[in-house]
Amino acid sequence: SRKIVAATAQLGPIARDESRTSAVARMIALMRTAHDRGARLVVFPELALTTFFPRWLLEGHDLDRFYETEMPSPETLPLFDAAREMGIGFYLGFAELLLDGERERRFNTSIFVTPEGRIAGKYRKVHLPGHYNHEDWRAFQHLEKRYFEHGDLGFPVFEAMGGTMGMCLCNDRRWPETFRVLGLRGAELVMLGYNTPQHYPQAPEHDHLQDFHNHLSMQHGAYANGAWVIGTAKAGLEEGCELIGGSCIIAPTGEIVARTQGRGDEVAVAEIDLDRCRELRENVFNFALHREPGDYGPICEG
Ligand code: CDT
Repeated sequence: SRKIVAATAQLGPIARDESRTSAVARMIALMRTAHDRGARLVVFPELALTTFFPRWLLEGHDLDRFYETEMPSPETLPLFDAAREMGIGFYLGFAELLLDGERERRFNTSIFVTPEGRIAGKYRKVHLPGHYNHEDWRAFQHLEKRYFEHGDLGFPVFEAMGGTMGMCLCNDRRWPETFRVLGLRGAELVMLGYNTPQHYPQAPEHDHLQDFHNHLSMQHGAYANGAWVIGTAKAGLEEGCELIGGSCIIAPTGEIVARTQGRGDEVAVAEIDLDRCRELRENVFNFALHREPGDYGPICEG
């Protein structure tokens, strides 16, 4: 069997002026807790190094300071060093700013770093929620469409730690297509981070359903593709905006096998056996035997 003790490493709120150094120190502390509980793989949230800055209309330095121009950077290197020292592989979400010739490019990005310290996988968020312009009526903005380009890498999988791994970010988890593309590529573990406000401005009557929809999406993604899923929140009251928690590890059966209890910095750990993906992939979701792509045409029409 291919067993890995894995952890979801939930972060509580990160203040607007909190330094990378502080956020990284919190992440290293979570990693040590996970390590003490036997973990070899840790999943951090989306945009884990900073506050969720798309909630404000920003420009110039006020915006740029939330992006990473190198990875690792002097501030994030201690996380890489600590992980290598502990023999832990980790998923990290961050805002990426790169110069392509004269052109600036900005992505909502995640990477997977192996226990040896190698960046084995990179993903740039495909489903960017929210809006482009400041909207006065909102209690807070969600300007991901303004601050990030559509990810240009698709949904790649990569080999690491003895398994086939895939990644996505937050809103991607609500789309079955995300998990299905990763599933078709053989993903056995899908890692994702999220920042999800409790309040959904367009339909506040759904506020009480945010935790339900979070787990519904991830549990379905796991089950319908016979993959493990680890979803990690940035949670709690961050700069006046309440973010859901519910970080969890989900088996290929769709069952939650470990989850955080609160909305602060917290780790939940479980042993994941990648060979269990076969329970689904060789039976009800044996794609080669039962899938009927000839009838799925509209899914791929624009
Ligand atoms: N970060 C992110 O993608 N959050 C969205 C919030 C709801 S859409 C405005 C999510 O899907 O959880």
